[in-house]
Amino acid sequence: METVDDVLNNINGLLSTRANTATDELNLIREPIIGTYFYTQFRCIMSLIGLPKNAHQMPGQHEQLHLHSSCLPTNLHIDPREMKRLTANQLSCFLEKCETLLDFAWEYLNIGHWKSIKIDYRYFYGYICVAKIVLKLRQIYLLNEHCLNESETDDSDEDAIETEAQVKSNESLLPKGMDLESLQLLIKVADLACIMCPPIMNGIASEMASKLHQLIAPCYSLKWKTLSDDIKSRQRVLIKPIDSAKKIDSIYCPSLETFQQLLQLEKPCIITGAMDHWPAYNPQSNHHWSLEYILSRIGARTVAVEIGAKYTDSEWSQNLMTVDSFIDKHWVDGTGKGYIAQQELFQQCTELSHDFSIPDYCGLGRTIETDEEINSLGNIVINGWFGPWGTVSPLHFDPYDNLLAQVVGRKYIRLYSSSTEPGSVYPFSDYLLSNTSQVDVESVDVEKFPMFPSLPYLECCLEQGQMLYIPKGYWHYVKSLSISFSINFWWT
Ligand SMILES: O=C(O)CCC(=O)C(=O)O
Repeated sequence: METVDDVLNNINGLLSTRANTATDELNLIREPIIGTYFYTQFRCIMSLIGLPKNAHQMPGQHEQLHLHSSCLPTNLHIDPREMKRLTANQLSCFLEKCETLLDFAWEYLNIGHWKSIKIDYRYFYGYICVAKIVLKLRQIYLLNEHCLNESETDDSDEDAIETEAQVKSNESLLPKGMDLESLQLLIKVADLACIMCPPIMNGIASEMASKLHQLIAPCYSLKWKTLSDDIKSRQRVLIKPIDSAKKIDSIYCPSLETFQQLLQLEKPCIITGAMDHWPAYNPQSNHHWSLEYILSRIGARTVAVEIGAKYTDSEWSQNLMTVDSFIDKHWVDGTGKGYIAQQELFQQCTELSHDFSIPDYCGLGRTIETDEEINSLGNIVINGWFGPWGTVSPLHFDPYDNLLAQVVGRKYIRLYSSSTEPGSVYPFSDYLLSNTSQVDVESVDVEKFPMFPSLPYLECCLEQGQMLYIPKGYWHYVKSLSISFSINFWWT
């Protein structure tokens, strides 16, 4: 089993190999925006964790910093190599500094519209999160070492040397000295860095979260074995059976040439057999996306969850919560009112992205006449959609071609052509919702929306293992009929 030292070395290894990538990012954080007082403390803490590597990136005065804090040694000279020499108490003082800096940044991250927030605060926040994790692990390591030393001098009463943390943790499952609560907290810190900040140092925060999560995975698999079979197997029935005249055609693993024709014709189609090789879908694989597997990978990860029956409802909101509390709070009563929807989940939880691959079809443009029209795989947006039975994505369209892959569970999907007269779909007038219809597809208010019922449409039940090609601009309504995990690939 990994020790705290192993984890710390691992993370320090990541930090030192990526230190060069920090240089430009740290330069984006401008002293006049942050203010000299907090900026100085920030550079001091960066220096403590060995960032940045190039001396010229940090003005000398900051390296020789004297931190003005009653709890710090007054003449503490910060040197990147110093961290190993700090005592647990000194680390506590630096951790307190981190808290203050995080609070300071948090205020700015939560004022006004997200797009208007200065990038300085976002990077500032992300780097402090990284530092906090490293310092905290070092502190845990020191406390642990201290306990071990004490036990060597006095082994008469083993119980007495147990720290509170050791008592709380399940020692057979976690590294010595670590408890579940501290690990969950550190994972949350890394996730907040992922959510609030661009992916600093090539996504180091996400890698830190996933390394820390590996340590608690055994606790999570155990916890979720108890999720009742009733909940796992609950299904929604279709309001009415699929009309065979409106059923979307299926095709088994079309060639690229055949798919190109579908693109050109803008013809929706269900593709079968194209994800049989994905570990996420293959029940024989140990990366198969069972609920236990997902929870052991990302149960303690903090993600954005949509709360409300659908995003067009007035009481709809978004909350940050861990995946396991999302299930605890929003699945057990089976209302389908929580949804991890349209999340760039795989950028944050990169370990899941190894369980599937981007379909080659997304490499095709609508024509193959010029090089510019052939899409490069770099332009693909991948979103995760994870939720219980009954989640609804109201009728809307997106400006991308889309392959919606159903990895777990099933969904009812209805499509209206992109050539549908927009007025007869009754989009919202608000600019932000102008791609979304006001109509409740499964219970149309005919008086308010008289033209809607006569519109032609296509429909299907997208089953596990199938992908649906939704042409750009097609209106689509999606409702989950069971616990469901889908991935969509958008490309232009
Ligand atoms: O699966 C869903 O709930 C919605 C998917 C969607 O809107 C999309 O793939 O564009």
